[in-house]
Amino acid sequence: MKLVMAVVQGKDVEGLMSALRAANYRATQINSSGGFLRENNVTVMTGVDDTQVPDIFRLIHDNCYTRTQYVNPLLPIMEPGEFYMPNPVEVQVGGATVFVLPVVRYERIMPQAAGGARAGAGA
Ligand code: 2BA
Repeated sequence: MKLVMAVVQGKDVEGLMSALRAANYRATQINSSGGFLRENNVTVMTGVDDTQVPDIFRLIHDNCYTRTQYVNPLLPIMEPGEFYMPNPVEVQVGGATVFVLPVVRYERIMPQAAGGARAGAGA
């Protein structure tokens, strides 16, 4: 089993999550932000059989898009009276950054409450 972790842009997450659901994959999304742009993105985690990893990559390819962003570089150290005109730098943000990790153990822990009722529930 593998854990596929994909950092995707917020604009693509609904399409990707819908496609994963439609193909019967379980997935979790975590709000995250990139260390460089400091903008919100989303990390999608999905645990799948090894044989399903290529299918996950296909769904990511089909639903995540490269976009151009402009970043203002950090201000240089200036002497008093100096003037600096910032020149935005173009950055290509990828459709997704994907990590595939081996899973040592996967378990869904689903104990049943005694008598079928939720423990602590009222009479
Ligand atoms: P950010 O760190 O905000 O990076 C956004 C985009 O800025 C990157 O797109 C890349 O084009 C550019 N960039 C990042 N660091 C740079 C640097 N030191 N110098 C110049 N340009 C730089 P992507 O490479 O497609 O990455 C998109 C997002 O995926 C990243 O957002 C980050 O959240 C995540 N990511 C990328 N590589 C990663 C890695 N090795 N480990 C963990 N997360 C990663």
